[in-house]
Amino acid sequence: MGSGLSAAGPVSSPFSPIMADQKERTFIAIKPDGVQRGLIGEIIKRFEQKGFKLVAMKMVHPCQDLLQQHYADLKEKPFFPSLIEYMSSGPVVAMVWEGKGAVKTGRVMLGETDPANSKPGTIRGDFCIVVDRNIIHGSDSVESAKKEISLWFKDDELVLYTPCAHAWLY
Ligand code: DAT
Ligand code: MG
Repeated sequence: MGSGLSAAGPVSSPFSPIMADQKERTFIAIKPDGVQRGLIGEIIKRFEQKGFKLVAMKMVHPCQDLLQQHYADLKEKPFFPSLIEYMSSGPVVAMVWEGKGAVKTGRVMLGETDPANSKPGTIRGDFCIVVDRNIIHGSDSVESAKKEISLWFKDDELVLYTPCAHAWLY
């Protein structure tokens, strides 16, 4: 009790602190320019390679109403109208990735908001140049991830990973 461990290894109860830690989720969206430039596979590859689990994914052409809610905290910014126009200019790939530290590590993988400040090796550092075409969105906190996931996805669009009786062998 309490340690989250048993003689057989980690306790697999969904309420175990160890499990809860590994279930952190972040909302990642490949923006219209990322989609148009053919970067979907590259971006998904990075999150998969890192070890995060893909919990939900869909391609969607977002309406302005959805985007205004998504970026509500930026509505006073001078660039808000052009941000909404850009984000609604074509389909985006909306995803939920899960794993320990998914929000913070996801942001590190993205790089800085302005690609000019993003290090090589990050997604924005490797694939874009200007802040208003920075190809990818990632939640900035666990709390905003929860809001964004519920804005973009219905509960039944999120996959529940249950222990699998048969491991896949290749
Ligand atoms: P982030 O996407 O890194 O979380 P943010 O939430 O501050 O950054 O801004 C949302 C998006 O708005 C950002 O990805 C690109 C755009 N943006 C931010 N600052 C901008 C600026 N100074 N000029 C134009 N677009 C900007
Ligand atoms: Mg943000």
